[in-house]
Amino acid sequence: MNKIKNIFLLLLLGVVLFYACDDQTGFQNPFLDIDHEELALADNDTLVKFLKSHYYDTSVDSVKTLIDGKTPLFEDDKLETVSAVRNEIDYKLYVYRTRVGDPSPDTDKGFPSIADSVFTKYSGQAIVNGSDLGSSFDSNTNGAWFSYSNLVVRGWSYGFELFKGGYLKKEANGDPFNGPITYLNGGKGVLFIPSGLAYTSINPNNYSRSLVNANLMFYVELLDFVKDTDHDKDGTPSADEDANGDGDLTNDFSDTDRPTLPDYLNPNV
Ligand SMILES: [Ca+2]
Ligand SMILES: [Ca+2]
Ligand SMILES: [Ca+2]
Repeated sequence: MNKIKNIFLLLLLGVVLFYACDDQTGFQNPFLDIDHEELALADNDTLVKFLKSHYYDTSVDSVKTLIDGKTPLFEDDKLETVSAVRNEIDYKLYVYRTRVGDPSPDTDKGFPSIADSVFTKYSGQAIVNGSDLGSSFDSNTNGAWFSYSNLVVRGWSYGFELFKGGYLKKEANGDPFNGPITYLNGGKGVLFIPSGLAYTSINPNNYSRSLVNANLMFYVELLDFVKDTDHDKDGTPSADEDANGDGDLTNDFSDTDRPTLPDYLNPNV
């Protein structure tokens, strides 16, 4: 009986200690005290430094450490800067386009909106120690669909706006439903994403991941997208359900009866 009592007391002590650490000291969550505005500035410095010390090697379709005679990514005409506001913090995302995208005229849907579902190939690496690349942590060489509503790396939606999708290759006999599906000439390039638009610890669900608050680089190829994606099927494209016009669809709540459901997922508003 005493043994059971001791075990109970030990368990109780454990619970008390757990809550003490979690609440007051930040011991349980190493990301608790981060100033995300400062981090955004530091991340941009890191990304700029990286872009100045690397170039795009077209012979192997890869980002490489800068060598003599090559143009750093930062000075390369193919590099675009995209501004984005998220959680009231200003971010910069860098997009290197090896190919904007060249669909055939009859299949050209233009560029996707920030909210359009995308079908893409990708391979992601973290930028570590300010200037090195980690090994690929996630990739898909066949293509996968992503929706704005379940996107984890938020920077993607800002980056894909700069690429056109490809077109479905018709098979030799002219039957598009016969044989393997191939997309041709989709936009292709590299996204350089600050941590605040990736696995940011602002989002508490991210805090146990190994890539939390890391700047990321993604090779992408946009195969296709759903023009005017309408998540709640209320007739208004999701991209137009941005009541406060800040380019973030997760912070617009017009329905006072359902104040936690963003407009783009709420068919009533
Ligand atoms: Ca809608
Ligand atoms: Ca908004
Ligand atoms: Ca709606």
